[in-house]
Amino acid sequence: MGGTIAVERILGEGGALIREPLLRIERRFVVYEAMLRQRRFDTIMMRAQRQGRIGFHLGSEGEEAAILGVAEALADTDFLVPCYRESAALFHRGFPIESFVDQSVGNARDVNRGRQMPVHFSSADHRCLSVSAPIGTQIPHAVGVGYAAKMRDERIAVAVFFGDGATSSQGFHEGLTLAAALEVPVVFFCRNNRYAISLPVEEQCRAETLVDKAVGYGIPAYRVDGDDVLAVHFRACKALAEARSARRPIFIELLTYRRGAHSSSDDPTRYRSEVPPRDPIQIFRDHLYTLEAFDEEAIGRRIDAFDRDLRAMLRRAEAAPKPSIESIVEGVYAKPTRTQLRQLEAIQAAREL
Ligand SMILES: Cc1ncc(C[n+]2csc(CCOP(=O)(O)OP(=O)(O)O)c2C)c(N)n1
Repeated sequence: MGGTIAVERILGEGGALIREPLLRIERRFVVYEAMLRQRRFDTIMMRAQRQGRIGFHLGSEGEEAAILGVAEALADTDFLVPCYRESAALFHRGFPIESFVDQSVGNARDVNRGRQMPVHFSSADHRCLSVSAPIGTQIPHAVGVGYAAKMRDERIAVAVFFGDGATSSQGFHEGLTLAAALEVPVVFFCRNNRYAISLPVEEQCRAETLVDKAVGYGIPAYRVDGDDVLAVHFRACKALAEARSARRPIFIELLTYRRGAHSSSDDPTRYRSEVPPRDPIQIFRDHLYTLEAFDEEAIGRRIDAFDRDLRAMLRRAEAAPKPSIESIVEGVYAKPTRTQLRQLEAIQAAREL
């Protein structure tokens, strides 16, 4: 069934356009720079993890087109419900990278006060829900946000991200069932990066394609080349606009490839050896070369400056004070409970031993 749904593409051989994109030329340069910046960000943060400076990192190498193509299509009023690989989408909405670094280090400036694992970002100011690590659990959260928007008569859309593995989760079934029955304005972006950690998508289920699953729930579905940022942006714009106006769910499978390790805790050489497909950054660069206004050198200089800035952010984050012991009981309830206060006293006493 899903195999008959054609994979949408805009970028052809040598960067030629197969069809007219919706992304304006000036914005193509902005999105390309964001893709490069994210690649540099993940490289430096992964290295910082190897150096023992942060406990964990999880990047998006190879999936920058799938993530940023959607981020560029979002309106400020839309909600972003991430999986855990979409920090680039949050940065694209203006979230300061330094806050992410503070969270990864877990210092006193960290909005989570060192209580969460690195990479578990969120920002109410940017309408971005918290990363929800149990696989697929963010999907019903997104449907709830969409349902609330519908009840309030707000013309907004909700974009929820998840991987291929999440389509086998309970949250996926609950979320898609409810979204279809209640007709909520949620666009489901499935990053099919071919693996759920070490398990290839072919071994995860017997559906011919992942869009078959969406069709089964009665949700219109599209397949897009997730390494073609212009195609991702095009389909995301159309789907988000339809969700906002017609108030119904739409499913988009973004076909991509996880070029890096699943996370800093993973070694992919133990379970795969294939040659990766072409890098989405190179694919987009081929197209930008066809545009006269492309100033690759200026972009390169800004990326190098970003590299220096990020290293400085890491040093500042490490030098910042750690969260106080008292912060353990703060912000959990309006007032700390007696049990919390007893526990705090016990910790303070243990520190004085
Ligand atoms: C319920 C649950 N089971 C297992 C895990 C461990 N786990 C973390 S990521 C992951 C793979 C998810 O793969 P996928 O949904 O394809 O997303 P990707 O990491 O490829 O982006 C697993 C099994 C988890 N976080 N939650």
